[in-house]
Amino acid sequence: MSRLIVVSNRVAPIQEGEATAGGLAAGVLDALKGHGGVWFGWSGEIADNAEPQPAREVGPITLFTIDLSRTDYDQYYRGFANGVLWPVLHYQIGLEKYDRAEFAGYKRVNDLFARSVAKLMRPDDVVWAHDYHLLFFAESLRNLGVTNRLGLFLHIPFPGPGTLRTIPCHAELVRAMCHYDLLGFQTEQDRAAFLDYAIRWSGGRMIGDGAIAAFDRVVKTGVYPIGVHVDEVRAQAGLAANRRVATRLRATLLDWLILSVDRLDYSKGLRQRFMAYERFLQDYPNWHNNVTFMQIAPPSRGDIDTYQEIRRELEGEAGRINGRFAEVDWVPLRYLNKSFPRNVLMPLYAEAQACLVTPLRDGMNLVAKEYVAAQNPADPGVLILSQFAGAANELETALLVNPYDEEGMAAAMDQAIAMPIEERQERHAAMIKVMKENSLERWRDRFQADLRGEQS
Ligand code: ADQ
Repeated sequence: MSRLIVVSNRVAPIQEGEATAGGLAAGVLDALKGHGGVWFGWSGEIADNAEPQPAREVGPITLFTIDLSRTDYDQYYRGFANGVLWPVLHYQIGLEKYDRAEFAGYKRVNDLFARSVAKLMRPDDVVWAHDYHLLFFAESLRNLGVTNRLGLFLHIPFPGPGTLRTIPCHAELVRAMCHYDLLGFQTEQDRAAFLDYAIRWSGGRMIGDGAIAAFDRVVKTGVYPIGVHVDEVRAQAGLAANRRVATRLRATLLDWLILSVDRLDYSKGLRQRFMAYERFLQDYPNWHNNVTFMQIAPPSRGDIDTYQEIRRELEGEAGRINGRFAEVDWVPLRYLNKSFPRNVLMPLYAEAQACLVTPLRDGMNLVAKEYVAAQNPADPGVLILSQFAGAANELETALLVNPYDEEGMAAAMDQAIAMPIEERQERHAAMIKVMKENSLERWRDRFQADLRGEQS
């Protein structure tokens, strides 16, 4: 089989073949573990002379990283990627901060990545790029004369043309994306939004089997919902050696635990969720003294203003809600601004009777799937899930809510805690069935088969 080269913004720290984080890192690692290959990306370091680092071998995987200069980091990463693409692709156009110099910096770093990767490439390698940081990467490689098969998987949503067109360089973005051979999306809605733009605004033409002809190229599009290793998550959740923290937590709880786990990001709907919990405490006083809501949210992208603001806001709200409802022996809301390793997190999921996953928009949301996978099927907890998370397309038997509807979310919390065991079992079994079908292995294999032009 031809060699796989994975390219992503960051190369996650991995030890002995295990990623320390979930999500993109787990998926990438899974794709590389089987037959080996190369993983290229930013080292996470900022340096004056942005030199490629020496290659590092971890099992069958060769890691190549590159440092970024301060200007590249500011313009590419903080600027265009996280100040324009992240908010707009999550439909938060009010937070978009467009700057032409930053857009130029974004393209410059895509060129830098392309020049570095082109040096490593062999004629029959296939390249799998990840996410919104690399929309121009294929065009940069094509400009260097690379004709290898190139694919991009977009982990976050793709909005409809009305929203995308708020980005002044929208036409260039879509043209650049068409230099890939394969574009993968999390949901049909994301793919349809891309095709809608490509047909109505770029003069593209559908030619069957999800492929489109545009800009003198043929691009295949596909839907590949990312998943989790269901059995592995359940095993991690139940392992006695992993359960120390979960056991200590349970000893401090009065009865019901509602859990949320997110990166601290405005797309995750944390402020709206805190408001909904306050509404729940107000409207359903019968649960007072019995229920605890625990929000785990470690800071992310902490050097970007919008992220500092949301952090300050949530700290204030947590204090206010507790000030309003707490008793000497009951703290209704626990807000933990820290991260936990996966082997601690999975047992915490298993400990919670309900999980609130209410992003305003999310490409998929793996916390939702991990929570369901971690449950004991004989006595499972209830997932309360935003209808705007990609995962809602598969997890139809979760309690689906609108994250802008505080009363609706409060009612769902009440319903979740009171739900009879038979109903919980039924809903959980249906979700496990879908998740086993759409596992992480299937995501990895289907994307790669399409990228290599094989039958999947
Ligand atoms: P993220 O926005 O990072 O990912 P998500 O899928 O929810 O969102 O989480 C990724 C991973 O991070 C999960 O495995 C989770 O366990 C871990 N994680 C999250 N919060 C954590 C915490 N507080 N402590 C420890 N671990 C935590 C992007 C897209 C998503 C998409 C993924 C994968 O935004 O929509 O599901 O990529 O494609």
